[in-house]
Amino acid sequence: MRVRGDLELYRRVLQQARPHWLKIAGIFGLDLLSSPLGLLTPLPLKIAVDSVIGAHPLPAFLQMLLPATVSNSRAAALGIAVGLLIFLAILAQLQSLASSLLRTYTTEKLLLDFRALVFRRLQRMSLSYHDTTGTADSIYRIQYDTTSIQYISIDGLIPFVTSAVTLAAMLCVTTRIDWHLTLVAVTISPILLLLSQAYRPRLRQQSRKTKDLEHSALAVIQEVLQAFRVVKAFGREEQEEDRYVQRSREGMRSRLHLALEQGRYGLFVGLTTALGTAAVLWIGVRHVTAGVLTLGDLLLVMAYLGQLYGPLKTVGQKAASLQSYLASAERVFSVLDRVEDVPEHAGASPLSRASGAVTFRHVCFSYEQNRTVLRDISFDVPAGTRVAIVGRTGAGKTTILNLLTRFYDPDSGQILLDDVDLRNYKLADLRNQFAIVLQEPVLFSTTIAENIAYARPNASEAEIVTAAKLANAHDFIMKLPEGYQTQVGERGMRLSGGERQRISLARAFLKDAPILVLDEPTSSVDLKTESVIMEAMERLMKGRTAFMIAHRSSTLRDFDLKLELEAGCVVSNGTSVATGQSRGRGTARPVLEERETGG
Ligand code: DGT
Ligand code: MG
Repeated sequence: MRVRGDLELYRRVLQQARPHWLKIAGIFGLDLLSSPLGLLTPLPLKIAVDSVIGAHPLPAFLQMLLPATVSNSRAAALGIAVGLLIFLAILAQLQSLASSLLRTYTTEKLLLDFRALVFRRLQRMSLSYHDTTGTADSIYRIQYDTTSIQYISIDGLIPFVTSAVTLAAMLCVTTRIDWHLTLVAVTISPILLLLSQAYRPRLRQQSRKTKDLEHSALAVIQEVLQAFRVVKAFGREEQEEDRYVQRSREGMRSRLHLALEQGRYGLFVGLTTALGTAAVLWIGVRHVTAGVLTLGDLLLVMAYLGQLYGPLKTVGQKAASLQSYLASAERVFSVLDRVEDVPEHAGASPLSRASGAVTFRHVCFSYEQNRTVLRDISFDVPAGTRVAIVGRTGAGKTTILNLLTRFYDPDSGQILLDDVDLRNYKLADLRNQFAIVLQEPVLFSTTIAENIAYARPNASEAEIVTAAKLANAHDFIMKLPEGYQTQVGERGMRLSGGERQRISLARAFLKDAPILVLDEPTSSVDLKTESVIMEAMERLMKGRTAFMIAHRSSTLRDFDLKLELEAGCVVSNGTSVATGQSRGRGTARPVLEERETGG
């Protein structure tokens, strides 16, 4: 992960928060109000000490506001002190209520928008990104890392600015009372600054490490819940729990370490401010005894100092947690900045319905470096052809389909649909040309009807039923007590494998795409179900280009073209049934010479 400067991260977070600037300015304004309120808070005490208990006159601005008879009476001065105290308290409460409401609304809205953005981006990432990063990491980034925006743009920044304003205001006021004290009070600021500079890199580093450990614990949960049947079947619950606890413990240790660092930093900040306060007290008392300063003024300055160091301390502590949020922001932006590896060209052309002619030209591909999966694959499939793809496990059959649907792009060579490179079509339009039925059908935890309509969300009920009938699924669906409204459970687990497969076939019928992609759709069902599914599949393939991977020869009749793969090479390509003339490993042979060359 690239380490970024704090400033760049701030800039990007603020850019993200820009649509909400009005609300943020509102929070800001409300928080700024706390500064004059803070300045007024110690005033009643000063009046009580100096003008009620002592014999000093009321502060000048009160004398101006009030008639002379009132300002000269002690009882009235006490009344003013008490009244002022209550009035200020109410004002402060109202201010904090308004501020907290607006703050909650704004932060939640900000977070929602940011999460949606990251989610959209992650959905656009290619399969190879998700294969390498893992689901837990993505979940962590969307759910947890995005929260950093709240803290950085609002909870971190605003106190920073408001305390700076408070600081300036207090400096003005205290300087007028006793500039010696001000000087002492501000000398500690550079020390605080140095402290924060020294601790920043350490805190960031530790935060980063903690996050990595935490999402690795999340990964265990996710893996176990996804493969729950396997875990149970092998009785591995305890070991999985150990694995989870082990990783969480590492995360916990790392958090503790972080807390220790933060605590140590807080301790230094606290010590420094305590030194400042002590110095002011020392000098202040001597000034009071010398008669330069009234007792009330000293109390006022001491109260200001508490208010001044308060924000300074919070800013210091916030700077510590801020590092953790900056580490999060860094992780989020690294997703947002990632270059798409299956990009859509700016001038990509739309495609409404392809005729379905597919050509592979010298296609080479590898998922990882130095491990070639497909070598120099060339073949030509006219529109409406039925292609059977056969070959041993691991030969690269699924990979060919992954490239055809552009889940990945080839390392070299070209794949053409209707004589145009796949990369020149709009991605959504391209994917719309394929109906895909996989070996392990994927259903979502909703009703059967909605699962079928996944291919076309606005399909009518009649269309759904027709598709189910064509897929030989209607009969079994009607036997279920709730028919099409039956909930299939998570990943469709309440249905049998054959039933799930027929629903995914119905989906393919409903999609009515010109190209069919079938990856061993019948390998996990019995022969009887297979024949029911094959019958539906025959119907589905009519008038479309179809690619089907199959192992059983029973499913491989009636194909126009047979593509035999071995170790990533086409070894046979023709209309006859398996000739099996396998060549040596790695001998690439483009079987059909291209009719035209070039683009
Ligand atoms: P099958 O389904 O067992 O009959 O085998 P095929 O022919 O469908 O094999 P295929 O294309 O899934 O895999 C070809 C090779 O590529 C094999 O050595 C495993 C590797 N491979 C497949 N999928 C991935 C992937 O997502 N990531 C990586 N790194 N390698 C993969
Ligand atoms: Mg496969």
